[in-house]
Amino acid sequence: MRREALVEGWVKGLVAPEGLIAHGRGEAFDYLMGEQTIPPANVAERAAAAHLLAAERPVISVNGNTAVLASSQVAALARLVPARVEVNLFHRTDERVQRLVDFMGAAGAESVLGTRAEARIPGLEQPRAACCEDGIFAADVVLVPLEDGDRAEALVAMGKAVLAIDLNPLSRTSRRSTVSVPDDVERALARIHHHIEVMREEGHDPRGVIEAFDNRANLQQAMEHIGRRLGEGLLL
Ligand code: PTJ
Repeated sequence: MRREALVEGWVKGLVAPEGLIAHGRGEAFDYLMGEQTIPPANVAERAAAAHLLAAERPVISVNGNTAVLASSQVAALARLVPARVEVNLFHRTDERVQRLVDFMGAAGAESVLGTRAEARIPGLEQPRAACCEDGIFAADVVLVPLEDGDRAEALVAMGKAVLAIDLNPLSRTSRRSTVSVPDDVERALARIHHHIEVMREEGHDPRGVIEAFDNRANLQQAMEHIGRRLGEGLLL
């Protein structure tokens, strides 16, 4: 169903052709993890929730794959935090940005940014540098599902906390981001949502969770989890 949704999204001009290839890469890691949220992913999801709770100007970046796979989860998380939603594309065309802004609006996201991308992310070539002044450019915390490595690095270099969702724990995005969630985008957004609700209810200080999180060590745990599953014939 998810593959069909992506292909249909491509037919409708929402998903980039490269997005179909990216999905296959993600699926391969998802199989290795047992198509479930593994413990290190949950730790990262809690750390991402803490960053969003502590943020002053949080933004959720949305691309074609994220919109088609998880539009309602993005809209719900944006309302809960609250955070701005910006359609920000790696393979950017104005037509696709407009379609995705409309698509996210129909899914319940409010005041979606993306069409007027007047600011630039330093260190990147156009059109990959384009972003919104009120959105990603001014954000202190950016949640970037399925991001490219160069852009994740450029956002970190701007001093932002970059929260990546990427099923591949080995990708440059995962290794360079502040918090990397090695989980499927739909599950990850729902779990981050859940952690925010719990931390708010329990009056948890997000700063302690942020300081206790070690991204490298956590990715190492994710790789070890995959290694154990392989070693035990994927029976875990
Ligand atoms: O819509 P656009 O133009 O912004 O383009 C979006 C893609 C995804 C094509 C673009 O950002 C891209 O090329 O990304 P990469 O560099 O291929 O990285 C995508 C990463 O997301 C890969 O490491 C995949 O393993 C991972 N991934 C794929 N599907 C999922 C995923 N991670 C989480 N959940 C998924 N469902």
